[in-house]
Amino acid sequence: MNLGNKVVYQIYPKSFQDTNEDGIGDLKGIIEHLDYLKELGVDYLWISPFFVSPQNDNGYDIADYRDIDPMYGTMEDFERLVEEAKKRNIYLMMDMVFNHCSTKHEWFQKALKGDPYYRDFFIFRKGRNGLPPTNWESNFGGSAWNYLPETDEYYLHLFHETQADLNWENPEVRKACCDIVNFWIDKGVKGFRFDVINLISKECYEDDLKGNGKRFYTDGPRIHEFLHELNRETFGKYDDIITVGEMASTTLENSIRYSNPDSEELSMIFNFHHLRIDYPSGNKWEVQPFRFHDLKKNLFMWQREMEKGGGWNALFWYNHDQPRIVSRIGDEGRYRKESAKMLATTMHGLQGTPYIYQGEEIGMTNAHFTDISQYRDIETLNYYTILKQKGKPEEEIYESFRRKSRDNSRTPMQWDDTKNAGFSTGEPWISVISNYKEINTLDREEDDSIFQYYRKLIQLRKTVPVIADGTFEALLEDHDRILAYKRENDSQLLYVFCNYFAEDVDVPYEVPEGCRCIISNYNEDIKPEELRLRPYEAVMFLKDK
Ligand code: TEU
Ligand code: CA
Repeated sequence: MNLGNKVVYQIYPKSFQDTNEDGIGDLKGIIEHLDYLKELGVDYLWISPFFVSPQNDNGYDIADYRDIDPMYGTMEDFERLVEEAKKRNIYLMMDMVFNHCSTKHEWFQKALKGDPYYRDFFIFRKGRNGLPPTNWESNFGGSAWNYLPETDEYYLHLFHETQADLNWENPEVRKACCDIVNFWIDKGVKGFRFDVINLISKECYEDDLKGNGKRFYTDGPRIHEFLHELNRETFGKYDDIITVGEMASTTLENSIRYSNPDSEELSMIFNFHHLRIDYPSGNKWEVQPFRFHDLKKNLFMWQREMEKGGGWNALFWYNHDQPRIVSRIGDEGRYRKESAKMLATTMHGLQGTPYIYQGEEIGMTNAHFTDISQYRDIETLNYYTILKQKGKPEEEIYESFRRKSRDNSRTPMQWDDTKNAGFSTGEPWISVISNYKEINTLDREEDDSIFQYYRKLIQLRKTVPVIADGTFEALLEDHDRILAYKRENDSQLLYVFCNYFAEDVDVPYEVPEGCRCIISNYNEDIKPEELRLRPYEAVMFLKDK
């Protein structure tokens, strides 16, 4: 399957469209907007989990992998969604959270009652002199171990304490996960996103004397064996199913192996190195200015090395865990449209499969919440407690959250300028951003709208072969204002130039004779001679050889 001309749209179902006035998005709401998604031109919908869940982590804490949580609707709603999407040549990509499950899952409940079969589904360990088994930390702060006084033992949770890690060393766990994937394949699902899947192979459980334990469970010793087995027992049997692994803190070498077709593991991977652009220390809450050279270095290194190694990139600026990119490194104010389109041009010209997060296609911004009561994300709320205990001034905490809280991308989709941006006639589970009257989908028919620009970029990926299958070469790598690169195949040359700043800049590069502008975010036919880019200007030139 040609992964280079496919585009995936990510839906965070809780915030997409509510149809029964409970303030929570639902499956019927997604069905209502399938024509909108068809107009945009996407091929797959990656929908974040809508399985039965106590919602401690908005559905990434799953209590039944085979059933729809009533707050999202019914299995019939799901089946209708699959059917209606397929009528529009759109296919579903489900989110499989296999590193952990909810402590409300019957597996864990049975383990708590001492059932030996299900106890081996999880990682239970005795403590040491009143301390947890290791010094590992949870991604959401605090210890990665939760104490059970009734049995004087701990269980591992790399995320929230209500998300108990599954024991992938146990073949019964691996089989149970394969059965779940096959259940959804039988229901017509044509894509799978695997949540933090590179954390499932855990080796020795001992103190990490150099850090928080990540090195003991990231890209672990049996990870490729487990992924190959999952491939072989489920989606690998089909030639029309795409898969993507969310690879937290992974390496280039592993990423090539995860996504090289010869490995028979996954179709592609999300890596996050290009987003290490404003927290060099690794502490995401640290407020640092955008580092343009870090962006270029990481983005280009992964393009070059993945191409060299036969790997495949999932191309994205953000998802439901990241702040919105137009706020993070674009310009939310005067140049919001130009910078949103410029950032889209960068990503949609690269080698890989692009992902668009709901609202990105209309230039939605961060939430700009002003009080902790507005936040809903378990990670943010945990760190509020931790940072307060560390004595961090309230204003500094709020500044970190305004920039980095995961809730920035989880506010309701802004459909129109009516109450709650058309998302719900009930009370939304999380506040709608106050700029919804200016930023919504109503202008999508206008030729210079961000929506139309994304639609054109998607069309170009499907009609200009070099975007889907061309090689990658970085240009002007040392330039401190311009991100530029070239794509090439036997018959075409593509040149992409993006100005990441608000000042005019000359482009010290001459494209060959015969190049023509195929898209520009200033909506003009740009001549390549003596190119001078205006604030946040982006342009693509194409030459047919
Ligand atoms: O995210 C894992 C992950 O890497 C992020 O949570 C990241 O650690 C954090 O956002 C950095 O600030 C996946 C899901 O995408 C996320 O929504 C879940 O909360 C998490 O796993 C647990 O399932
Ligand atoms: Ca609802």
